[in-house]
Amino acid sequence: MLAEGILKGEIRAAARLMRDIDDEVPSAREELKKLFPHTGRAHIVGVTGSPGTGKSTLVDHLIQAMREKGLTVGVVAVDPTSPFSGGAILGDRIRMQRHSTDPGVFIRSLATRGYLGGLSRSTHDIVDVMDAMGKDVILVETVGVGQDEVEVIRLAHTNIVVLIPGMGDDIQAIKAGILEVGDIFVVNKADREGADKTVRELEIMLEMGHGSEDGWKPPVLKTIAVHHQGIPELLRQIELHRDYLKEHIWEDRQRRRIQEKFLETVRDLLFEEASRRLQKERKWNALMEAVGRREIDPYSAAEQVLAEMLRPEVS
Ligand SMILES: Nc1nc2c(ncn2[C@@H]2O[C@H](COP(=O)(O)OP(=O)(O)O)[C@@H](O)[C@H]2O)c(=O)[nH]1
Ligand SMILES: [Mg+2]
Repeated sequence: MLAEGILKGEIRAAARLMRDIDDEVPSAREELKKLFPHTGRAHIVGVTGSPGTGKSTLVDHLIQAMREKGLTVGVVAVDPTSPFSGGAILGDRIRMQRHSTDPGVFIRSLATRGYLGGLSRSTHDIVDVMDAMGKDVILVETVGVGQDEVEVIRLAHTNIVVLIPGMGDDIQAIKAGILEVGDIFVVNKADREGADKTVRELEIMLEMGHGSEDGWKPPVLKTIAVHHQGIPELLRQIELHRDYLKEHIWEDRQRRRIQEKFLETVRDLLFEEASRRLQKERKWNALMEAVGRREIDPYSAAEQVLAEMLRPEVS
């Protein structure tokens, strides 16, 4: 039911399905099945960087620039629930508020639930919903720190890595993984001292071979997001990168995304079934406890789960 509404452009149906995805309601998968044939069109753009670098402000101004070009935009703001970012989602809402009455823009904030893999899975699904809604571009804002966030980054076609001036030592500390996935680098807050130096340092690091492996040479841009400065050039580079991908590896990336989704879903379904089976037979908690007490090693315990699953089910 929800899928039909979403395909007709009903905002409330989309919001409802996203809530179901977040809450892991099983029927959400049925809706995603129906939406699947309508996905694969949107340009997915990741915006990654440490808290406070200005990602939400950049996203807000990118929305403006994209709307001026007639593009429709979806935004997923992923915010790991941590004591340090508790207020960030509210802040994001306020920062992007001016777009909330624009029917061409759909913004959704996501908090992590603290379980492994849950974040990347629900982000992926929510991006698919926006894709099926027909959004031309989907911006995914995320803090690039944990494994989960790196997974989120992998789902984008184009990744923007946001830094600020004076991060000298931090630049060295940036995980190589982030440098490798960056397609466009932005030194935001260029109104602050040291922006040119940071740009140069980044360019040197990128030349040393940390750049992406697909032949694209990642540009390093300066922006002052709060003043919309550098935003048109950023949008131009986003479009250049999309065109580059389309010419070279777009199909590859699309294929990889769907294959990863498939593998992830296989893992999910097997896990769901295993825990359901063993819980029903009251073996799940016992096994968890035994592993916790080191009475059994986790490998053998996992093999026991598999053995249980291969046995005919006791009804
Ligand atoms: N000076 C200056 N401040 C900025 C700039 N861009 C964003 N900010 C400010 O930096 C703070 C953090 O911005 P926010 O977009 O929430 O960062 P996020 O945590 O990366 O999403 C806010 O107070 C913004 O107003 C900029 O270009 N220059
Ligand atoms: Mg933010």
